[in-house]
Amino acid sequence: MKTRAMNRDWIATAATLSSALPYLQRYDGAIVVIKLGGHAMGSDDAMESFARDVVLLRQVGVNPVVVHGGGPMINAMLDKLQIRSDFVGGKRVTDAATVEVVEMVLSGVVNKRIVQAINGQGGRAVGLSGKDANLMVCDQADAALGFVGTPAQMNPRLLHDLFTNDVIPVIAPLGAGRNGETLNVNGDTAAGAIAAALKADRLLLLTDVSGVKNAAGEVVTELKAGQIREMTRDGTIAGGMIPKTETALDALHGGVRAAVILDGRAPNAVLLELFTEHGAGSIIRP
Ligand code: X2W
Repeated sequence: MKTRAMNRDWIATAATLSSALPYLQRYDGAIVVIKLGGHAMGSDDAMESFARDVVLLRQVGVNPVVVHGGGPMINAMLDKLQIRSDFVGGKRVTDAATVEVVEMVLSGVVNKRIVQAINGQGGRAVGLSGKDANLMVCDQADAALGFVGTPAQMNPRLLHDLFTNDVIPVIAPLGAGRNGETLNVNGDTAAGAIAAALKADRLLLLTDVSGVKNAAGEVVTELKAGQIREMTRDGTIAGGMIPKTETALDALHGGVRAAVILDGRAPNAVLLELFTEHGAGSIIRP
């Protein structure tokens, strides 16, 4: 005979679901762009957990878009091929041989790993890059960087069509050049441009740090764009955080409602941010 002994975990699960209701209502139909950086992509278990969160978002009526990086994976392949690679101002100097490797690794390996992980959790993910349907047409960023692009003209219609059809777009940060060339775009830059083109409700930048820290080294949970500018001027925000906060400010300027910098390695980081009072990381508003 089956009995119904009340388990504390089940009671907690039901309470958690119930407390999420106002957040589920708030984000119904919202567009949430999630940047998954190469450093935030961990083990298969971590990827499975990320994919599960993305599928849950879609299930509750959010339109998630995943834009990924893969810098460490590109480095590993360039090493194997004994192609040397340098970064200038956070961007990879990309010659003709390098851009081929970048596209193979990002569109071929990293993109498909994420697509498969999402589909493994019951989602319907489709892998794209900025070249598909001319989603992200780019200008060359700087002749000295070679085949590196700056997003110049965004065509997000395809993404809206995919939302309508319950499909989760997973986008590799490569751009279509004006003359048929392939351009390598920094993953954060691509995510910001895509979020702005969609006027997204949220841009979540999943990284390997817990958020924007103040001078005392504590994560600040809520910031205004003006405070970010101030903290950058006085050197509190420095190094690898600068491209993240710049992306956030550009996205806000482009019409994104808020950007969040958070640690993608934390369990259920995306759900914690969107569906709890507590949130995660640092939220930046205009
Ligand atoms: C990056 C694209 C990948 C990326 C690169 O070649 O590494 C440029 O630097 P993460 O993992 O997000 O750093 N492109 C122009 O941004 O990956």
